[in-house]
Amino acid sequence: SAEQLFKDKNAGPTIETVAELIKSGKAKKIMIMCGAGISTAAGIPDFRSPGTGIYNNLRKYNLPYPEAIFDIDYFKENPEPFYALAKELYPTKFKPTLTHYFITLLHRKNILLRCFTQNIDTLERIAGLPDDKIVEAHGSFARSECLHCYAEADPDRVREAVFGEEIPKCSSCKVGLVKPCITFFGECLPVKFFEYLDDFLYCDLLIVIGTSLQVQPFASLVDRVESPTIRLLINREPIYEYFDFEGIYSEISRDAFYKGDCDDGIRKLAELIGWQDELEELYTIG
Ligand code: CNA
Repeated sequence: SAEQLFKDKNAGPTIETVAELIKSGKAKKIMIMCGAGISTAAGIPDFRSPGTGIYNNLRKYNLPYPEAIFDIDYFKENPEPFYALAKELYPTKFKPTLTHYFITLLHRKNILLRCFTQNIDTLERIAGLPDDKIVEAHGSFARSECLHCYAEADPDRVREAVFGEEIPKCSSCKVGLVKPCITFFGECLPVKFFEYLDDFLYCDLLIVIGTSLQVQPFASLVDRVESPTIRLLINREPIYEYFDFEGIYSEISRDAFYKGDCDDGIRKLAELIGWQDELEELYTIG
């Protein structure tokens, strides 16, 4: 039917198309953008999932609004809620997911250009991705600094303070509050974020995984990838603000969507490429 024809004409790429690009060797400079959704399977809650997300479970902290827990001005006056929550997010007991190991596998195959992550849990590193391949756009718990004199704080002391339920103070100036170098609302992004922005212009495939793309300027990075470079979203929900899966705004869509859990989408992608055994082995050996 004409309707079907129209649909086919506009039909965009699929996860199969993306697998073929990788399998055939055409995708050699792959960009990954990821968020909290790739770590929920490791037991770390995300922000916005209904019911389980952190923003749903902040009542006990009596915040003026949910984002206040990550707001720099609020933190300076009231660091307690953040430090209470930090225990839940602190990367000590978490194992990377299949999705994290897939990103590492792309690197080992020499076809990962860069992984831009919003996550602060450092699971990309734990899964073996080297520093020069990761841009932790919102920082991480790896370093902490005094907000007063900017002296770097001893990570072991910060960890002890987090789990010992105290608010760490600076051991240099003795007055400043210590804060992990994760980017709060109202703070600048790390320099590295800006250094690697051009990667998006040179990549030949973008895979966006486990993020609601609600935080700027990270979210808009997807728009830096020029058409017709294919963009695949693997997520529980589609994101229509940035993607055109149905070819409504462009003659032919260049956007593919896998709706479901990250690890399921990644497992499917790996199977289609023929990497399933290699990926499972990497994941198991860890
Ligand atoms: P978000 O806004 O909570 O969105 C998460 C997205 O992932 C949603 O669209 C979910 O539907 C989806 N999702 C959740 N679990 C899965 C799953 N297993 N499979 C597929 N999709 C899933 O989180 P964003 O990352 O988009 O927001 C950016 C914030 C979250 C950043 O500033 C992070 O620092 C911050 N954050 C990080 C962590 C972490 O490091 N693990 C945890 C919580 C929040």
